[in-house]
Amino acid sequence: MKASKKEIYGSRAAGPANSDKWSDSMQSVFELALESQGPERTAQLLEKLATQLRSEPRPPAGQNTPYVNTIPPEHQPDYPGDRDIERRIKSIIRWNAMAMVVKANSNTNVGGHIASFASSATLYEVAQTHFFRGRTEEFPGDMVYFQGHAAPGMYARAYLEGRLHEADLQNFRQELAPGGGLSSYPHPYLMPQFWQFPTVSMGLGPIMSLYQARFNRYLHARGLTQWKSEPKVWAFLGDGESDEPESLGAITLAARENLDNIVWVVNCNLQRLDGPVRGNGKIIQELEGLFRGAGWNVIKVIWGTEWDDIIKRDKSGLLLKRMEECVDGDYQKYIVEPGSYTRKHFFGKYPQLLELVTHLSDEQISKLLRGGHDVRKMYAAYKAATEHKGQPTVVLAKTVKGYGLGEAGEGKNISHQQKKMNEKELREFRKRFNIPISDDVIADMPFFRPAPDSVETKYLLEKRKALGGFVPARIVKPVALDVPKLEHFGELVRGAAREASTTMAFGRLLSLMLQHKGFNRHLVPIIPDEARTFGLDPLFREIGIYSPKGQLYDPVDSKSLSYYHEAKDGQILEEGISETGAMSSFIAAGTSYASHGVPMVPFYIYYSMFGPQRVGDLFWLAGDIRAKGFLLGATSGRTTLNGEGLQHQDGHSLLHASTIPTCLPYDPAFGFELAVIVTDGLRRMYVEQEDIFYYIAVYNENHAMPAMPEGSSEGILKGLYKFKAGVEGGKVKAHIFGSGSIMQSALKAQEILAEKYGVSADVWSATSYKLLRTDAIRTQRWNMLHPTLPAKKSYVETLLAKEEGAFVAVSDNIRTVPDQIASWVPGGLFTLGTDGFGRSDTRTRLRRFFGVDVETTVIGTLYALAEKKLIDRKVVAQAIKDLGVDPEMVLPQLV
Ligand SMILES: Cc1ncc(C[n+]2csc(CCOP(=O)(O)OP(=O)(O)O)c2C)c(N)n1
Ligand SMILES: [Mg+2]
Repeated sequence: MKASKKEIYGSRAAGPANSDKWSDSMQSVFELALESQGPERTAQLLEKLATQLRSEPRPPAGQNTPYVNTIPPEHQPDYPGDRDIERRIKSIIRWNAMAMVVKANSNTNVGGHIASFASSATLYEVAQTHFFRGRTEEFPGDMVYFQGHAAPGMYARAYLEGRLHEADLQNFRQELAPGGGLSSYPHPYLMPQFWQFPTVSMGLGPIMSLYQARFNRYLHARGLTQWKSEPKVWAFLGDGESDEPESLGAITLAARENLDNIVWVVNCNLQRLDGPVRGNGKIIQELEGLFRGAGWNVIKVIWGTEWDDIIKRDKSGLLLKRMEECVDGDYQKYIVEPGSYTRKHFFGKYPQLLELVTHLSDEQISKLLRGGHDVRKMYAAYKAATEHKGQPTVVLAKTVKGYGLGEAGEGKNISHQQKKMNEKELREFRKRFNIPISDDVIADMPFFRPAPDSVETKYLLEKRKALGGFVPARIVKPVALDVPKLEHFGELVRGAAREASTTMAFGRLLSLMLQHKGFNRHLVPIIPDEARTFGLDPLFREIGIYSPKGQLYDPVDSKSLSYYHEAKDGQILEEGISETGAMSSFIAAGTSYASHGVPMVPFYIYYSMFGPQRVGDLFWLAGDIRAKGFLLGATSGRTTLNGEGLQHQDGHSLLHASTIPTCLPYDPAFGFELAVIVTDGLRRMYVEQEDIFYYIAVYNENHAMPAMPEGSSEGILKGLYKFKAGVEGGKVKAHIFGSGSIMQSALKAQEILAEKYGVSADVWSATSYKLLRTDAIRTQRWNMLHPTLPAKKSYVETLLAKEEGAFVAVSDNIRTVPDQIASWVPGGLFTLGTDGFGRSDTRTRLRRFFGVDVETTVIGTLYALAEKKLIDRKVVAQAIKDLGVDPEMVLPQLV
């Protein structure tokens, strides 16, 4: 018979008076269960009870465990290293990392950070000595995302490893000094043999690491990589960094896909730039709750070894209570105040607690370590993390910001910004870490490197050798792919009988690439829940959507031709509604040539409005990390995507994309242009090994898809070519540059100008204003610096040198896009564009509203001619009347 609740719980009225008895008996049942059933089973039992409790009116609070180390001392493994040597190595690294920053700032203002690495030195050193596995022939290497502001520590270690030299350290943050210098933060673009992953824009490292771990699984599931053991992805992040939505926004992905190939280490030094991260709370507990709720394995490392005994001796439970009731603001204070303060305010709050520390002097109390500074605790955490199965792991390590800086900034609110130290502070630092540097030279802050045959150097090198090699290291062995040539896309080159959009042309292009044997395996189509919008849903069935679980259900549309097909070896990355995630996948795939030695070709297609505008920082990072691949900004154009209105209509992504140094932005008007651009991109990136990527605007308006004009490929690639010459024998000459779907306005305007106004207008296809501009500014700079030599001419100047008349540009983008080349167009460029917020309406009305329709293009061309006195102004006025354009039409509101 089932016992009633009352029988089980007794009367609730029993209340607090009985609570100790209750607590004691529950404790003994718990201990009994632990002893007889073991921790796993006991946890299951407790979870079951907690589930029952949740149905009660007041459920248990949160997902937290007590504010102590997750791994109890009795489960702690022996430390496998020589702690003395390791401490000496770490101290020297600390010194060099600090000296590098202080030295650079003694005669420049280049900045740098000391406090971040000072707090995380142990987190890195334990991993460097015992965990990070380097790249070998059979193993791609663990992939480590180092916290950006801790970069000096990584350089300081590489110096001891003999990978960097004194001159490098000397030029920290002075990359343009003769001989070069070290980049401020992890930038593969600037140090391509050293750094793998850029991290310094807070939040991007964490989210990319998740998608990297997932991409590793994807690659393996598709049989594209064979490794002996799986690489681990390690991400080191700051506790303040966890404020960024990108940091925590995708953590459920890792749990959902059982990514036990990832370890996150959050350096909980309790401070960010300005002050405490959670002065009134506890960041470690907050993060624990979040990560546990998301399904992660959480390992807290809060207290160092000296605390073990103190905690053990507390039978009252008051110590734990005290630890839990203190907020991070208090914990920060215990660092800056003397030990007497901690004795009085922390232990002294409950007089019984004072007894626990009577054997310790104030000095000793002040030196009680936090877990993140204790190699034994960190080793235990990393060991458990790397051995844990079925879940991702996060290690929450409590540390002290600016550890060891003393008066110069240990635990202080200013410590993040600290980059200078006076001689007294330097001496203190030297003493604390026992650095063999003499008084007479200390003011010069010399770097210190133990001799190659010293115990320290040998130990450090042996450890790294045993782990496979140095980390970080970016090693690229070029592998050329057998990429399709233009002939492969014959149907696009020949043109189509039926009208189509460039998005449809892209769909065909992708299908044709998927038929190209050998190469096709390297394609990675990425879509954030928009495949149907772009007509790409037939791919679901053809190549499958990647899912580590396969498909555990019979999809509702299983009988249809393009059913929603998930598969363990699926090729599509269907990211759901996360452009940040999709960009992270793009980056993981686009850098696979470096991180795995397996070149992959991502095609990420999405609503263009949610590209650089939404996740521009990741676009920027794609350049830094040397990603390759194609970004397809679909439903592009302020008026081409007509009904969706203000938040969807994109007329400026091409400008955003133009700001990224390694990005080639293209705005093709026809399928054959797309084919030429993609084919050349494949060649440049995957045969010639250029570290570049492409942004291509594609539109959803159907129109004629003509055949490729003879000899146009050079112009398509360089950014401008004459697509259709104007009629012979016109009275005056004009030139219209069209792009994307708005090329149609240009072509129709050409007809009207010839028929009604006697203007012979050549129509040019402007495929990339940025590329034209880059070529022009490069030429201009050369001319400026070689003033006495014959001037060179840019491509656009050469191309247009012999052309006469007026030049007009029209596109579905803001005017600044074509204006990029205005200075190099003979006689200037008159630009029509779609500046201003979008509206929902028909294309016809929108194009009139912004002034990029056929009629306005005709008027614009006539006006440009009149401005040059090539026609009478009355002709323009007449055209305005003839074409029914309201002369009082106002520019969409701009400020
Ligand atoms: C996206 C972004 N916003 C702001 C900054 C400026 N910034 C650099 S470090 C820092 C504080 C970092 O604190 P935390 O993550 O706790 O790292 P710690 O140095 O304490 O280890 C801030 C705000 C940045 N680098 N990136
Ligand atoms: Mg911090």
